[in-house]
Amino acid sequence: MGLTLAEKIINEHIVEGEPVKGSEIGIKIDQTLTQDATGTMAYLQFEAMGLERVKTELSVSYVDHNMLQTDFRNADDHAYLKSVAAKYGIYFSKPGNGICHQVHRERFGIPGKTLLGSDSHTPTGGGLGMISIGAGGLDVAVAMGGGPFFLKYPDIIGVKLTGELQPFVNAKNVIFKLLEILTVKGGVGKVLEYFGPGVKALSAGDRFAIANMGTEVGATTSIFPSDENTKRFLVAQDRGDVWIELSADDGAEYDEIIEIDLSVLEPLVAEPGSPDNIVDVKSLVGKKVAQVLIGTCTNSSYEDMMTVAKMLEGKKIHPGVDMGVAPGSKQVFQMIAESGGLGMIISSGSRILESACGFCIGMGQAPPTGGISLRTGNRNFPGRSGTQGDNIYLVSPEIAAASALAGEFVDPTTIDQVIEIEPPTQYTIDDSGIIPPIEDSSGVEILRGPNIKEVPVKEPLTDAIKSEVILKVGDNITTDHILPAGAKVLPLRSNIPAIAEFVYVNVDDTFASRAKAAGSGIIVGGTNYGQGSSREHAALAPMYLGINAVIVNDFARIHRANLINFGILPLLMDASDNDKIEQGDDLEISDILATLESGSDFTVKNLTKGIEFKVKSDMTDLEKNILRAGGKLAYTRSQNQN
Ligand code: MIC
Ligand code: SF4
Repeated sequence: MGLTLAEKIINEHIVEGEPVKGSEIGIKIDQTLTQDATGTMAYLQFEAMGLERVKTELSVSYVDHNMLQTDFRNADDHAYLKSVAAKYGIYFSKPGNGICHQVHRERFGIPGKTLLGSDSHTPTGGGLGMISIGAGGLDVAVAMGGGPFFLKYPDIIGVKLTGELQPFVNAKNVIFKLLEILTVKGGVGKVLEYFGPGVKALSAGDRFAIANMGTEVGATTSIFPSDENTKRFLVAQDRGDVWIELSADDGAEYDEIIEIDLSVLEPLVAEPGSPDNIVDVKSLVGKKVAQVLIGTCTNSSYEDMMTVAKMLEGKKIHPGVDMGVAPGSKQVFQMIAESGGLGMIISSGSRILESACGFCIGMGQAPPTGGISLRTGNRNFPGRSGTQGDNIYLVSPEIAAASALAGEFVDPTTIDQVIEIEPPTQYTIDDSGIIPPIEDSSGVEILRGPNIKEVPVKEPLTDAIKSEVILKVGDNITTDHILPAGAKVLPLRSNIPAIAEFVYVNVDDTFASRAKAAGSGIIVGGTNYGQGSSREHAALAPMYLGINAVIVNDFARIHRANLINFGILPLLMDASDNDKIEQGDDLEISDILATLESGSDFTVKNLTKGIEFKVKSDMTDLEKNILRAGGKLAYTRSQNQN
């Protein structure tokens, strides 16, 4: 039986466990990436491990999420990250150099390698034939220290592509189609592997957009073969030497196959609230638009920007539209300047934004009350834009540009224009925004501003929990619900006591005070709990507030791992038991240590209602050890001492 490409790379990297579906494996991590919003915690944790230098082949620290520097806090974070990079042998990508996933694929990604990143869209690297996975900062810190990354051996969904995309139908529509089929939870625990004759027709840039949004279906990662198009991209980045050809074996067996004919794909849109609210753009044509924002790690490549520029060339955006364009990296910015695209965008009346995450994570450009905002990003969770009750539609750059001109939704395939932007044969290479590691870092002092506080560590697991249900929520809760980002909260990413005040603030602003007053607590939720971002703060800050268990129907992968990493028990209840717990109930779980050890079900006693029921934990041996120690930091320290 032939192997899929994902299986081949995973198998080559296994250092613990066996390549058996569903069993726990540890894989060697070749490269890591962090970004500033998760990076400070990751590096504080790396420092706590007491190592002298990173042990990976390559580690990069990007600054792209919070660039506002409204006071000393953010500037201090940047200074801390820069000094840590110098101290521990890490590349530092300066603010302004671009969004981590865009820059990483341009300058560092290598086919066949593994990449672990403290950002959920790290799978973008799958566009280059990498196994690239998003994780919490602590997992990335461990990987930087040379430790394996643990995961369950995933099922591989083969996505067979045939045909060719029609003009003005962006590659993003492939993943929109998959979101329609799989929803935001259909990919949990799985890898999406693209194959078939249609792959050839997709440029490296197309593949990045698709792999990027595999995160939105909950997939562990996405991967494309490394072929002639991959080579062309790497050669054009002056990195042809790292190219190798990679594909699945003939006769590779996928656990499931989904077939998509690229030639019949129509431009799709994700309506407000969730990336899987997919509709055909045709159903929206004529609807008024207030804001159009183009950029983010999904759609901010040179090709995307030039397509937009050509669509805007010689025209003016509609007076009713506020438009902004954020090129994904300094390289993209420079190249659209050199080729005249930037001038076309400026003259159309659009604002030019920094090469950063910016509006995607609510750092500016919040839309007006009731106004429809079209964005080329990957997430439209409620309120993420900074405006409560927002109306964010996720679209392709083509829909965005056409609609900006008209002031209303337009189906770009109806436009009478031919635009063909070929991927460049030579990108402009200028790595001055990247500070490489130095050999002798003995004289480097780590700069720690006053807002940078130590990482709190939990006590070892106790044998009984008796706590109140502080909050009961429904299905598909995102980490943006649990701990929002945005201009007010992001400056606190290095300060857990301060950021803890914002836990669930937009869902119930009494959460933090009630949890603190109770001294301990439990959260109850539904299905796909914790989807979205990799931010470990969504586990760390609740832990700081005394949350010791989360009981839900099922979890999103990264958030579950983060809960365990910070010593919070992730428990699974049957949906039929959901009505056995209400907010405010007092629950008791006893015999925790013995139950964890035996792997049997825990008994939850609802003391308020006088009933009891069973919950599962579904924990691997390693996860049990981490929980017993009170979290991964304590566990890793104890391992290093042995
Ligand atoms: C996001 O898109 O939500 C983020 C911001 O990039 C996060 C990371 C974070 O919360 O810092 C992610 O996707 O992991
Ligand atoms: Fe940045 Fe948005 Fe991409 Fe997250 S999804 S890395 S916030 S651009």
